[in-house]
Amino acid sequence: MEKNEKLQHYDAGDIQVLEGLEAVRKRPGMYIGSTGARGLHHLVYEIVDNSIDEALAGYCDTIKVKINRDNSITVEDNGRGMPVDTHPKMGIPAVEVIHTVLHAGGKFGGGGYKVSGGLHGVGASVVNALSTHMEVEVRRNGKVYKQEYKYGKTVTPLEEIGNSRKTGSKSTFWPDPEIFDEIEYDYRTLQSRLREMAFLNKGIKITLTDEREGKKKQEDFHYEGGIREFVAYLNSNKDSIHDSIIYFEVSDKHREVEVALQYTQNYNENLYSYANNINTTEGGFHMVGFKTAVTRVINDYARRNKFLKEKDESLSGEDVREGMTAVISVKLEEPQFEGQTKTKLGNSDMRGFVENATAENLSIFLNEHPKEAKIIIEKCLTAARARESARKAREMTRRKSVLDGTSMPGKLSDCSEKDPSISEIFLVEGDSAGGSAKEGRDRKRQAILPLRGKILNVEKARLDKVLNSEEIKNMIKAFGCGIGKDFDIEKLRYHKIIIMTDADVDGAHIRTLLLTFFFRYMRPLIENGYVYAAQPPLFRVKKGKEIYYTYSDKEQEQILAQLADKPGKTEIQRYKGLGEMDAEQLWDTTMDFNTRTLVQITIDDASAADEIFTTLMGDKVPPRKKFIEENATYAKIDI
Ligand code: 0RA
Repeated sequence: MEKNEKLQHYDAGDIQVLEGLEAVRKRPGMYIGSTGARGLHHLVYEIVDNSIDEALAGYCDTIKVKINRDNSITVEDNGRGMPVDTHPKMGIPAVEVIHTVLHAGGKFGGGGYKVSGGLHGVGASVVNALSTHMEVEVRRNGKVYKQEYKYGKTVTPLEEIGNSRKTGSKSTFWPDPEIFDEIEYDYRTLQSRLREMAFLNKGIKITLTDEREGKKKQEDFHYEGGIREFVAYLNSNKDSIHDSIIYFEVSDKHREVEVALQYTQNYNENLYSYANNINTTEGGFHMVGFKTAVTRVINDYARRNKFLKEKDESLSGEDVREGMTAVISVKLEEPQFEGQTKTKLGNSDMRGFVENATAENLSIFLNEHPKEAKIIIEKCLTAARARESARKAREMTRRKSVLDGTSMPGKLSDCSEKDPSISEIFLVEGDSAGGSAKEGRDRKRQAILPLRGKILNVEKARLDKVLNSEEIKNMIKAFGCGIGKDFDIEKLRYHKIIIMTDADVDGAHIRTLLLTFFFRYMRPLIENGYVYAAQPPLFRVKKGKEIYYTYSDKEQEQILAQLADKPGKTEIQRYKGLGEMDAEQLWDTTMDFNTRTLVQITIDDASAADEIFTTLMGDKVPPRKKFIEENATYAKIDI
């Protein structure tokens, strides 16, 4: 892509004006998605995106991100420095236009073009509008310029504050507490996105520094191998079946595609696609092109080299992707993002483009690496055989109407309500707690499914074995929406699936096993926000006639302190498990619609979730041990 050339003659004149910034403060959600933690972190990505664009244009190689002591953020790059000359139409410096006018961005001016995703250069003004205060420093033309804003409005004219032989841009912003629920940056969230950015844009150095008291930390993300190193990273806790990572990159004047892939011994596929650095979780035409090419090329190769006989059936898409970890990253001029979460690439030309690039390069790889090709094809053949036996097992069970949703499992105490949107199912650890839950529940809207002990670890089993597990069959039947590629969210019988396990390590383990199963085989349940964890109390405190339930050690301390001055004896019961509560207590503390707390399970970052599940549930012991040590609050893992 010849971006350098295009951008050289690109300056203040190309910036157009579209809308006022009051709109952003009025409806922040429209611009940054939410005003919760996600929106707060999004502000950082918007500013970083602008520096990434400058890097992709070829003018910058280092981006520094700092979380300051007061939770303000500073982003600094060594690019050309934002333009400071007067905007011909607006009569103010271009840097001021960038910060105070919505839709001031190259994308809308014609001429130049950007490949970063996000808001296409409108970012800085949106961030400014949602900040109590913002400062920008530009090094350019041998000088240092500075400007300040409040709530998106200019408070000081652009000033020359010194000289510098360097060039670059530095912005600091203080998110507005009136807009955001809470202003506390999470290091790991920024770390994960910045690391991903560094993988996706090879060669760019990104540093993340935490300056906050007691949290001081600094990390560099810099990958000359780009997405090749991304795949190596994703597979670091998995056993690969061939050493080299397959990689290629193809570009023409208007677009580029980069692919890296490697097979592992795992059973699930692990594909990540990106368009202009945005994780296209809903897929799209680039993904379709990639998958089509892989299936075709592997089948051709297998047949030509007599791994498959003429009469044999071909390998399915699932067979050729079993155990595959791949990153597909495309960059294009006018990306169209579609789908429910605007993460599906809608540019149809990308299908053929990615398909051709993949077919050609994957064939070359297989032909040039016969040893690795053999290992890969044999893995695909094993997958095909296993899938065939799974199909038979499924057919058997289906004939017995196990999976078709018409018969309900014997252990299920169903609710009478038929409308899924107001029905819930509790997955309860153990038969005794299941009994109390069954007795205490609201029969109309709450179904109970007791689970006996540990459920199968699906991370270590293929579909046929998964389908033979009693507890899993019961869940599939009760939910009514099938599994894997047959999964149909429309058929789901409950819009709240509530995991109710003991508040101990075993309970946390069972919860993780269930989440692993949902993540691998019923992911839309999590994506649609239908999965929750119940929060049973840890203690019951009784003083006189008053009874309190507490849900954390901190809360327990507070209640005890509160009760200290009151007369009478304090009785404390620590609940070791749900089984210790009777039906009424379980209802009062954990199941009552009006007073309970449910924690919704969300996945922000599928690659982080995959890492957690492979680490916790996979075969390699040292990484698991390390993970558990580093995350001592085992019960609190969010995916
Ligand atoms: C020259 C021209 C334009 C942008 C930049 C430099 C530039 C912008 C940013 C934002 C962060 N760091 C930067 N470094 C350089 C064109 C105007 C535009 O594309 O918006």
